[in-house]
Amino acid sequence: MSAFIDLRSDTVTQPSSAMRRAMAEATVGDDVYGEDRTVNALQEEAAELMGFEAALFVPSGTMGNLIAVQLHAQRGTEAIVEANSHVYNYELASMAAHGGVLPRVVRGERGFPNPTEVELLCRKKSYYHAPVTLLLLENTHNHAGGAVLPMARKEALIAAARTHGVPVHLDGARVLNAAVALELSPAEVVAGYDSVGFCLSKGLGAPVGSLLCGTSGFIEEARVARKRLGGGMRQVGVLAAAGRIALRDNIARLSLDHARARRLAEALAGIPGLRIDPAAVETNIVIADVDPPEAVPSWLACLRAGGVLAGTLGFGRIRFVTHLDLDDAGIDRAIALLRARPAYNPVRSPPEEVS
Ligand code: TLP
Repeated sequence: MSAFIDLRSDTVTQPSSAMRRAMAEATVGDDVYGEDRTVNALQEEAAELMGFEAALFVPSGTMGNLIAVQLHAQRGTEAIVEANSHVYNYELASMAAHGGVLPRVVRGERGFPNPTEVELLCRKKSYYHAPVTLLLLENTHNHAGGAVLPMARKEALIAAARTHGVPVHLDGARVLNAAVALELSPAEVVAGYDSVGFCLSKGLGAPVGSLLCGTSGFIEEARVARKRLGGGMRQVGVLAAAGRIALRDNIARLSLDHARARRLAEALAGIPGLRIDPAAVETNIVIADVDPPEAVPSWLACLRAGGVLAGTLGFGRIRFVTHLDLDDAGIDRAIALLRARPAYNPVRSPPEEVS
């Protein structure tokens, strides 16, 4: 375990002892033959949780999104993505590189596209326009500070696409955070999408893996697409076992992460040189704007010197993510370091690294 209080991401957690025990004791088989009982159980549990017919265990959220693009969208067509979405900014242009799909970028409000704009883009049809064959949404929205997609907006967006026969995929890497924040069941939050991916390796604390959910036919095809991408795994029940513990133990407790994130945001709001609206922090991601933006490395260095790690997400922004390996004392320490930070000296600060 890192000696640092690590607020860079919720991906940094260590598997719990219950997870490690389950991994050691897992019944496994060759999952390419469909014979790993632990994987099969995880997939069934995930499908049931999300209210879908079937689910597929994939190595990463990135692979889940790519498979969804490959199955829903045809080469030489467009997929609507939000300007600050993960799929557009942090997945190495995979939809273009592997799917032959052009991202049609729209700017959202707190990460969520305008349904009227989506409807217009889906409607447009002429021989010189590549048609839109997919709408991709993200909930919670990472770059928008863990923003939760309001249910009415979700319904309007799905309806806008559906009217023109365009399927909708949800990058739900942190959709369980959204469900906890909305106090709704995960199935209610994801009802209506054609497919949904969610991650076990973020707030839920598992070491590896995501689930892609859809109809039985879609998941059958997804299994083939995963194999084509080199993602067919063998005795992967050792990982699925940790995922089952994550689903069993770590959903309801996400509200603790949200409360800690809100407390951190409230403290940041009172610190000169940082700008944040704590009321906008709905889940476990806290993003502060730094003034001046060039001072980000000096804020990060000051935290690091006191044993706290935070990250950046774009120019002039610091990101803190709460998770299950943190406690209140860790948050207090981060707050104390930020409050005590010496005045910014532009001459001595190194250039910013953007991650
Ligand atoms: N997000 C990571 C980084 O890549 C930024 C993080 O630390 O937040 N969708 C969303 C909304 C994500 O935030 C991420 C990872 C993914 C997809 C990709 O998941 P993985 O890392 O499993 O491929």
